[in-house]
Amino acid sequence: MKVKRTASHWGSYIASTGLQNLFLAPDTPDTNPSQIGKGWVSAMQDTDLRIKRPAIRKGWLDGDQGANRCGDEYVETSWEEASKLVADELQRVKTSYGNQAIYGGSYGWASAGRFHHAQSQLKRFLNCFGGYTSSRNTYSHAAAEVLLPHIVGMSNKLFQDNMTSWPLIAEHCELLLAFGGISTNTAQIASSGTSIHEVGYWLNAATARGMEVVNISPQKSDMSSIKSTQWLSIRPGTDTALMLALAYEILQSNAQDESFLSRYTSGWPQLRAYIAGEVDGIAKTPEWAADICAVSSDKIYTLGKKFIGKRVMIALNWGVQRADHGEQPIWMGLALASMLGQIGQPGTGFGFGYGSTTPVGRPAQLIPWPSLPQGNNPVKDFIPVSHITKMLENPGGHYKFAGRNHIYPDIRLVYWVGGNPFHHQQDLSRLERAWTKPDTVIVHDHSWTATARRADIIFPSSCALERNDIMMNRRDPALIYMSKLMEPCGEALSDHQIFKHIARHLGFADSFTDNKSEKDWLRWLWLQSKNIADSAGFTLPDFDDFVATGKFETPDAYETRVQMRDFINNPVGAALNTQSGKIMLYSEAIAAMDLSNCPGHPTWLTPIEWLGCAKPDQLHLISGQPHARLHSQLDNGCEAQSLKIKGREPCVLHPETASRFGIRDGDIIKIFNQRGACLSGVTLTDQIRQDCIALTTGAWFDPQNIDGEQIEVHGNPNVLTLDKGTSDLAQGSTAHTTLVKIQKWVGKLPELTISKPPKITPMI
Ligand SMILES: Nc1nc2c(c(=O)[nH]1)N[C@H]1C(S)=C(S)[C@@H](COP(=O)(O)OP(=O)(O)OC[C@H]3O[C@@H](n4cnc5c(=O)[nH]c(N)nc54)[C@H](O)[C@@H]3O)O[C@H]1N2
Ligand SMILES: Nc1nc2c(c(=O)[nH]1)N[C@H]1C(S)=C(S)[C@@H](COP(=O)(O)OP(=O)(O)OC[C@H]3O[C@@H](n4cnc5c(=O)[nH]c(N)nc54)[C@H](O)[C@@H]3O)O[C@H]1N2
Ligand SMILES: [Mo]
Repeated sequence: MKVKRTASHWGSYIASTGLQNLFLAPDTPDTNPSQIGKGWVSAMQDTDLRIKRPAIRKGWLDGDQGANRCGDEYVETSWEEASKLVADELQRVKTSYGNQAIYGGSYGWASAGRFHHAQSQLKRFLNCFGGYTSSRNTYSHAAAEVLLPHIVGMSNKLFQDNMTSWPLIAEHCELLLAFGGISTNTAQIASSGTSIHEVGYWLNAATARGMEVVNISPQKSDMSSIKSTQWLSIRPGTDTALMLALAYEILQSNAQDESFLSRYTSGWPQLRAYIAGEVDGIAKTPEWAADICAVSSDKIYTLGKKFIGKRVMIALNWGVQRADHGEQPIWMGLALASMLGQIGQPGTGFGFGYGSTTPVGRPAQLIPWPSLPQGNNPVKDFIPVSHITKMLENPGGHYKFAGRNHIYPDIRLVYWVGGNPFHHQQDLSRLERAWTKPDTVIVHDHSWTATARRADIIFPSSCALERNDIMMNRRDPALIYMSKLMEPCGEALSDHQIFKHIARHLGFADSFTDNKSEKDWLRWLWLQSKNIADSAGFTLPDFDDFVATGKFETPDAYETRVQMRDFINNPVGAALNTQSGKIMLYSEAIAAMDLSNCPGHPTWLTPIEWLGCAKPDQLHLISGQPHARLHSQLDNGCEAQSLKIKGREPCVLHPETASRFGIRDGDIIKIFNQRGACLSGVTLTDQIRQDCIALTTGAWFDPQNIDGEQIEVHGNPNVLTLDKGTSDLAQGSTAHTTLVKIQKWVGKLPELTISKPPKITPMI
C-alpha cells in the first residue's frame, strides 16, 4: 500500500484512513512527537467552524464603512461574485489612492508547505497588482532583528543559522545559564515544518555528562525536561540588571578576559565604566540588582562564583526580548559572554533561541531549498510588524524605527491571508477600534477565527490536509511530500486558486500563475530543488518517485557549527560586518541616534510596567506559547479543548497567591487591568513565582458585553497586554510586559460565542 505523509510546523506524519477517520501517526524517527499534532485532524474536521463558502459582511453590503466590522452577520455568495467584488474593490482603492493604500503585511504562520505558503501567495498576487504596504520583522524576535546587525554584524537569521550546535554543548559546556529557560514546549515547533524533535534529548545528554544548568526565569517549568536544573526565580523584565551584577562580580574578581575583550570587542571601556558606576554614580552591584530582580544578593554572589574557571554558555530564549527594552538583555548577555572570553569555542559563548523552536542549534547541514517567487514590490512604505494598530489609528503620524523617522501610510484596504491579528496583536480592544477605519478588509482562512469574523469579505481556504504540497525546510534533514488526505470542506479552495480567480478579473491571471497549474508548480519547485541538491553534492529522486515514497532524507546531513568561529580564528581576515569589525559592546551608531530608550551600550532601563512599581494586588502576566496549539491554530481541536477549564483557557497561579485572593484550583477568575479583562480557569503549581500569573496565548478571542462591562470570556491574554514598541530602535512587540489584577468570578459563566459560527445567511 502506498504510504501517504503530511507535515506541519509541529511535525511530520504518516496518514492512515480507517473506516471513517483519518489518523495521523508521527513519522519515524521522531521519538518525541508534538502534543499539538493530536488535535490537528479534529480541528480541521470541525465542520461547524470551517468556512464553507465565500461570504460578505452584512454591514459592508449596507455601506456602514466599517463601523460594525467586529461582530457582524454574513451573507454567503458565489466564488464568481465574491472574486469580482474583491477585484473591483482592489481596483477602486488603487485608482483612488495608489497601491500603498493596500496593507498586505499580513503576518502569520499559516501552514508549513512551500507552495501553499499563504504569505508568499498573497505577496506574489499583490506584486502582480503593483505592490502594497508591507511589514518588517516578526513578533518572535524583532528586537534581535534590528540590534544584532549593529553589534555582531549579522542578521538575526544568519545568527540563528550559525548558533553553536547542540552536540558541542552536550560535549563541552560545563555551566548553562538559561535566561527564560529552554523549554521542550516551545521546541515542539519549527517554522516551515520539522521531521524530528531533539531539544529534550540534547539537554539530557548534556546533563548526563555533568553539565550544570541554571534556569533563570519566573517559571520553573521553563526547564522541566531535565530534573537536575537549579531554578533562579527572577522578576520578569529584569534580566539585564542581573547580568550587570554578574558582570560587576566578574570585574571585582578581576576574572574578565581582557585579552579577548581587546582583541574581539570594541566599547569595553564605556561598558566597564557603566558597570562600575562611573557614568551614573551607581555601581551595578549584586545588592543593587537584588532589589530590582527580587533575587537575594547572596544568590547573585553564588551564581557569579560558579563562572570562575568553567566553560559557560549564556543562553537567552526569544521571550526575554519580547518585552519593554527587549534589546538590552540580548546585548548584555552577549557582553557577559564576551567578558568570559569563550565565544567562538565549542559549546560555550552566547546563545539565543535554544528551545524557542526545535531547529535552533540543530546539527544539520543548511540547504537553501527554493520557495515560491514573490516578484518585486514597488511600494516602499512599510511598518514594523507590531505597529498595525498604530498605523490604522494614525495615518500620516510620525515614528522612529532603526534610526530613521517614518510616516504611517493611509491604509484603505487590508488584505490578510494566513495570519490571525486578533490572536497575535497586543491590546486587542485597541485593535478592534482601529480595525473599523479601513474601507475594506479581506481575509482568507479555513476557519471562523476572530479575524475571519472581522472581515468584510471572507474566502474559505483549504487547509494543509486538503492539498498536495512539499515541506522543505532549510534546517531539516528531510523533505516531505504532503499528500492530500481529505476533500476540501464545502467550497474551500487553495489560496492560490482564490488569487487566480481574482487575478482573472483584473487581467493578470497568466502572470500570477506563470501559466502553471498547482501540480506544475510542485514539479517546478522540485526541479529547482534538484539543482540545489546537485550543488550540495547529492541527487534527488524524480518527482514521481518522491511523491510515491513521500520522503527524502538528506544524506550526510550531520554538520556542527560554532557561532563566530571564523572571526575568533581570524579577527582581521574574517572581521565582523560591524562598524569596528568586532563585537560592539558600545555602538557609536546607536549612540548617535540619541534614543533615551536604547542608549549606546547595554543599560538597565526601568520597564513601563513591572513589579518594581506594582501595587500589592497586582501580578505580572506572562503570556507565552501554548502547549497544545500553535498560537491560535487548532484551538478548537480536541487536544487544546481537553486542557480548558469549563471551556476557558487555563492560567497558572502559585497556591499561595491563589489563597491570598481566595481562589481555588479549577475556579474561574477574571484577569483585568486598565486595558481589558478576560476570564480564565485556574491551575495551581509551585513552579511559578508568587507575584506572577501565566496565561498562554491563542484562545480564540471572544469579547462580550457582560452587564455593561466588556469582558473577553475565553481567556485571551491579548486583551490585557500592552501595545508598545521595545524601543525606538527595534519597535518589537512587548507582550511579556504587563501587570494585571485578578479576582474570583462569581457571576454566571457566559456562554462562548466563538465556538459557534457567526450568523450566516445562506446562498439561495
Ligand atoms: N500575548 C502574546 N501574544 C503573542 C505572542 C506572545 O508570546 N504573547 N507571540 C507572538 C508571536 S511570537 C507570534 S509568531 C504570533 C503568531 O501569530 P499568528 O501567526 O497570526 O498566529 P496563528 O494562530 O498561527 O495564525 C495563523 C492563521 O492562519 C490560518 N491558516 C492556516 N493555514 C492556512 C492556509 O493555508 N491558508 C490561509 N489563508 N490561512 C491559513 C489559521 O487558521 C490561523 O488563523 O503571535 C504573537 N502574539
Ligand atoms: N507549543 C508551542 N510552541 C511554540 C509556539 C506555539 O504557539 N506553541 N510558537 C512558536 C513561536 S512563533 C515562537 S516565536 C517561539 C517563542 O518562544 P519563546 O519566546 O522562547 O517562548 P515564550 O513562551 O514567549 O517564553 C518562554 C518563557 O520565557 C519566560 N519569560 C517571560 N518573560 C521573561 C523575562 O522577563 N525574563 C525571563 N528570564 N524569562 C521570561 C516565561 O516564563 C515563558 O514561559 O515559540 C515557538 N514554539
Ligand atoms: Mo513567533
